[in-house]
Amino acid sequence: MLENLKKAAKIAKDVIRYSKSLLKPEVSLLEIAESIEQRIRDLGGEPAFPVNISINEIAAHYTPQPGNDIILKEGDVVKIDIGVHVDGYIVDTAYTEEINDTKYKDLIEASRQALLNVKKILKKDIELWEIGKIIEDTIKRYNLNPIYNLSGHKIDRYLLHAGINIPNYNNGSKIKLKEGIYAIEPFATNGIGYVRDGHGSGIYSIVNYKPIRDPKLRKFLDFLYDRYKNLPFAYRWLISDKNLNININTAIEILKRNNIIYEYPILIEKTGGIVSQHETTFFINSGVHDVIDMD
Ligand SMILES: [Co+2]
Repeated sequence: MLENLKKAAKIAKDVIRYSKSLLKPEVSLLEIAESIEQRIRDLGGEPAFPVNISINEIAAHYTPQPGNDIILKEGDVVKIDIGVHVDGYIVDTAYTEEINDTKYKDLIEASRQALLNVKKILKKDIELWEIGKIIEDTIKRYNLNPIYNLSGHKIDRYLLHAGINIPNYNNGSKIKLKEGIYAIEPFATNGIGYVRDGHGSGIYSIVNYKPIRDPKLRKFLDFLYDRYKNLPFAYRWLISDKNLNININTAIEILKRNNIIYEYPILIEKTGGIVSQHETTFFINSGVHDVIDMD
């Protein structure tokens, strides 16, 4: 198992470095997303989810739609959240950058420092509240808030959110971290510290893979499951696939309506606060390995 996780980590590290070279004013989000995803594939991995490029008060789950002409602007606070998998072994990692400005230096530093502080105390059998507390305390020291309704998560093979949530505040949970793979992702904001759901993101995942009668639709669903299992995929990826012999908009609508696939909403800070995020993936056995630091 560790071999494929290491491979995914190596790719993720390269892709993070590469992605930073793309973050300049006037560059389109679509170009950034497609370049990052292509690089992941070129290096022998697959995107574990569509690249999230979330700007300013958007905390997460934003990926550009086809034809989207949004560009980066000076002063934008940009979260790049990248997922790489190799044979289902997933690395989930994110960082924040401000485009040609330093106004939100502390905000960015707050989530980064929170993650570094977690790394210092992380160990097998640590209780969840302890992780949440150090994140919350670190961010509050900057007079900022963590985002209370976002969390890190356990990762299993082909499963990005495997049941256990890792809080960004002291939620009192005595659940202990067992051996496994965990993404920890502190979010900091100068807003109230909660996100609300915005409109649909064009990011989907299969939540209930069940047989359907319509043969064309069943073929489409089987194709999706074969390719992505329960991992998130982008509308953008589907409409660029010339081999799909189906009206994708209609098919997606029907699958959504039947609760077979789920569309993630864009997550926006409730009071319009600016948001920063840092994330890495830890492999915990008798020791703790930050896979992004691991070769
Ligand atoms: Co994550």
